[in-house]
Amino acid sequence: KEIKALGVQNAYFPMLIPENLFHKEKEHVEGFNPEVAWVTHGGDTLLPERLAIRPTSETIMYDSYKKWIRSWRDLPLRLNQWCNIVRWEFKHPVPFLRTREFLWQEGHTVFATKEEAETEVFEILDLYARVMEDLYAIAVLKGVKSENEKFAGAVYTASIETAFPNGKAIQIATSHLLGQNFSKAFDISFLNKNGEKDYAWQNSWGISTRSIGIMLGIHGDDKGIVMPPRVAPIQVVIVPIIFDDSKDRVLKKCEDIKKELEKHSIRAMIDDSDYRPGWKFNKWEMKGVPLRIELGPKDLDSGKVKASYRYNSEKELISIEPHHVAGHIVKKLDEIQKSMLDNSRKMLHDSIVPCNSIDHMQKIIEEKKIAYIPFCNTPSCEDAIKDKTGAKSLNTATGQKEEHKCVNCGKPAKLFYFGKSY
Ligand code: 86X
Repeated sequence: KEIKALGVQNAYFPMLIPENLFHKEKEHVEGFNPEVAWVTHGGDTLLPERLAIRPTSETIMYDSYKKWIRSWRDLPLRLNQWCNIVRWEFKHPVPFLRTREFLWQEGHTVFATKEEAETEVFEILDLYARVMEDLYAIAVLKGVKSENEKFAGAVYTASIETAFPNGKAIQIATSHLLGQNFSKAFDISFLNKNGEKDYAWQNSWGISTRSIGIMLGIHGDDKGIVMPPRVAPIQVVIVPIIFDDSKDRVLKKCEDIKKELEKHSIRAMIDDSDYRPGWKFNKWEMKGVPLRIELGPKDLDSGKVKASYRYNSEKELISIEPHHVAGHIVKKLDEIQKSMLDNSRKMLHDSIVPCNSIDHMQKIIEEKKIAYIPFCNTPSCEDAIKDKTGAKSLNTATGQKEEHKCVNCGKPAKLFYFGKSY
């Protein structure tokens, strides 16, 4: 919704990309070569040209962009595609976090000026941060990546990152200022208002199903998934406690409560399957349903129902009138959403330790924390720091002055987050 509100249109490009398109911008593709999966045959027939299964869609999209863009009137061009991606990873696969096939959206935009492009880079980054914080209840570090860690095809790469309870850092999403790197390689040029030829300014940005894995890893516990209410497919499960002689009355009350919840746009279900209540409790806990209501004949008599909260295992009795139950739950789901984000903020904040020397940093990284260090952003320094500590940079918050001294070389530096990562 927010991407569309920025004026970006959805589009779809082919999944199979002819090899020749990969040779137009060799620099960035080079390092990725081992990750490309190729289609070589149709049945038993060798193809005249190999087709890559898209590892990202710059090449196929920009091949069209160069034909579509002629004049300043054709700009900006802002497209987004939701698709699957294949990358032949060699590190061990981790469900959601590193898989050979994943789903993402990739935005690819073209502007007449650098300023417009640069504004968009950070608008998109803010949207990604909001997806994580407002929907998944996960705190993030927002910033710009180091020279070493940026996308090779970009002028710079902005990112959001976070850390797991085990101290491992992970990149969630990126937003790149591509500058004129691709427009020069793919000849995406236009006649400006003065009738002169200019190369266009481009961005690309993406967030993937990895974000789901991060939500599972950060909020989950030994009992299974813990869903933040705003992304939970089922927000409330009602478990009736069924005996033959009170079944109808109990189910009727459950229905009344469910209807009232739905009036408040709450996604509720009644689990009236034939399993025992205890089995159902475990099942829905494993699946991470934020809130459970149990309702049996005794509750009809006492006028109270028991509500259980998945994220902190707390329970409470609430008055049984459906409108009261619904009103209470609306507030409660909101509270859960906020508390889960607060917990994530606290965890992330507690895991970050400012360091002013390599020795201190070494110790902090060994303790599975994120080090916040002055770093000069030269590739050789990052290599040296990585050698000594095993950690790489995550990103650096924008708006800093170079008012520190690099922990490795002593030259002017900004503060960067460093950590061991997935
Ligand atoms: C970099 C850059 C960019 C659009 C994003 O980060 C967001 C959405 N694309 C992706 N990248 C590659 O360009 C790449 C290329 C090849 Cl050929 C490959 F095999 C793997 C890649 N991985 C990442």
